[in-house]
Amino acid sequence: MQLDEITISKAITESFMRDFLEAMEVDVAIGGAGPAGMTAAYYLARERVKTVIFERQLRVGGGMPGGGMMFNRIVVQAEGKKLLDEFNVETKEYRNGYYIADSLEATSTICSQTIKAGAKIFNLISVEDVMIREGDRIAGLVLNWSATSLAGLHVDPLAIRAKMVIDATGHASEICHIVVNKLGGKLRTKAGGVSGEKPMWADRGEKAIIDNTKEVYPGLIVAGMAANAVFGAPRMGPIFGGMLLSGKRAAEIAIEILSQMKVS
Ligand code: 48F
Repeated sequence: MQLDEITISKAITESFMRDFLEAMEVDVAIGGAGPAGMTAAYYLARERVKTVIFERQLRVGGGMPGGGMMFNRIVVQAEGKKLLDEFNVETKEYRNGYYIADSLEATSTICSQTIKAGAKIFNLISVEDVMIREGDRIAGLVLNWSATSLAGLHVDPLAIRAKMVIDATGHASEICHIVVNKLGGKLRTKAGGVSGEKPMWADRGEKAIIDNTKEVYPGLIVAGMAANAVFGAPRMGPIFGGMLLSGKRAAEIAIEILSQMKVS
């Protein structure tokens, strides 16, 4: 067979565009392909919920591949280990109740399982705004190539429609910030805004994150480190069980809300 560059180019373009067009009307759109966003997408896709993630960076994984201070290992507790077992990521017990995993294996395996479960991940695309409808309900995401903002180019974005959005953008909680700035601070937090994360306290942070994973605005669920940042809970450093469990919880909440939407 003689290789033809144009056939290769058409294969990439047609295949990408087919998926991108499919992604324009979804059940759940997620900002951020860190551990929380990918875990949420995995559990949604497994239940046949049409799910897409948009990730700003070239690579997926957010803070996971970097481990702790670039030592590429992560720690999980027993509850988190159960999820790593489910993804088929190897863990070794370090001391009673502390399990260690290779952060690159964890990132690549979770990503692979998420895509194989049926979720789509688009990298190099940033969420730069939200779309709203009646009652200021979040109705989709406004997207642009990450390269446009890096280059400072003035290029208008495109939009996708989603029944639910998950903010899994990590410490920055970018989608929640957009909602506060543009819609006037009506998140379901004490003061209505993004409270801001507290200094490191692994035990407290890991316990708080599940409760903080919730619908924080009509149509918008917050997950992962963004949940603790929005509700003013501590950061927890390179222990990742909470991120995985928060992703799973966000998927459960989204499924519950989607089923209520079907009934009404
Ligand atoms: O930061 P990130 O890994 O968030 P997470 O899933 O996990 C947090 C941990 O990594 C760590 C921690 C552990 O205890 O505290 O920090 O909550 O992943 C967030 C992803 O979102 C992307 C960002 O590039 C990263 O990969 N992201 C951020 N803003 C945007 C975005 C945006 N506006 N559009 C698209 N992607």
